[in-house]
Amino acid sequence: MLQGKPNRRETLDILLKLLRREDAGRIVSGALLSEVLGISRTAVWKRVKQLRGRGYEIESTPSAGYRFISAPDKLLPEEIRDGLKTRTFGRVISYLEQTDSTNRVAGELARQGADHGTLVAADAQTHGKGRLGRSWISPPGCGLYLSLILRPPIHPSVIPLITLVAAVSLCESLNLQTALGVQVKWPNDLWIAGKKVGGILTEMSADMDQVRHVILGIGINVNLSLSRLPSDLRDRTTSLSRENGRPLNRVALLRGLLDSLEHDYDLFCEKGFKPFRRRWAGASMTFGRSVRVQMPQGVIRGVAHEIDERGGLRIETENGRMEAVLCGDVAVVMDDNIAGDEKRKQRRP
Ligand code: BT5
Repeated sequence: MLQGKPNRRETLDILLKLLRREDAGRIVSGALLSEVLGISRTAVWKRVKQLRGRGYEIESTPSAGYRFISAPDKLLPEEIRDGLKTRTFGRVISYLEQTDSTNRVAGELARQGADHGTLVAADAQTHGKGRLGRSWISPPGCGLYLSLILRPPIHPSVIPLITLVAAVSLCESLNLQTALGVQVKWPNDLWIAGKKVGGILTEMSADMDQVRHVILGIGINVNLSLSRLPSDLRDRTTSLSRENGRPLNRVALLRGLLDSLEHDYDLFCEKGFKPFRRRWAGASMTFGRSVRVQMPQGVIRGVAHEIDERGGLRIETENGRMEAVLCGDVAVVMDDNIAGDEKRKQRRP
């Protein structure tokens, strides 16, 4: 028997744990479940039906008990929590089958007082947001569309650095988990082999001196097939499964990402951006390469060098001057030989 009566959510979590804990294929008796959970056998049966309704495959054998077969490929809170190591990130989860934008929902929850670390996850978005009014295409069943509510004890002026911290943290965690050679592109992109696989959108609510909350929005193409994207995006986009050659488990991936993000967020709050500058150098796809940066006030061309302590991208321009760009979209410029080869290829019949 458990100490104290668990609530509905806890009962489901414990039931799942008990069913899964046994060696694969073992049957757990209804009597044992009823005793451990402190509920009747009919109530156990009702909870099992509830789990099946959420997509779990659980076999029942009259008079013997229940056998766990498989979990659904969904970002269900009880799946995410099972084995999650974080202290605050993802400890409260709001899961939506479909929504317009997890960032919008998280903003709403934050205004209502949701805790630091609350995670909003969706299986699909109808109006996923990118930066500057752009959109994030978010088909169902194949991506990670997440927003974390943060309440950082830092000045509003340094909040943009959270995007850079998250980018390098996600990149390193993805590489640890998949070895796919993910790279970061300043300021908010994740790329593999020259194609975009994920992006970050950080939004803030603050007054002059104090941050009320930050929404860290993350979109990653996990098991996305390119045919689900508009045709103009297909040749510059990829997904983890496409690079990996087989599908990946989204929930396991997410647990690893939350772990890494929490660790690096804490490090950032304690030590600032300094520890991340070297890590950016190791993960960046643009350092040492010729780039073209589209900024609100115009275009700048040069060689990208490093990230400065404010998070700006330092560029050595064609006339040898060093400039730090604080906001813009970076494109790697092909060097003349490659560009020439490409042109010649295109001219061939
Ligand atoms: C981003 O913006 O890359 C930030 C994307 C953040 C999306 C997440 S999903 C969860 C959370 N809730 C939200 O509503 N948003 C966040 P940006 O750098 O502006 O890039 C946007 C551009 O990426 C678009 O204009 C397209 O060109 C391209 N794009 C759109 N969908 C894509 C996809 N699924 N994969 C790769 N590229 C995509």
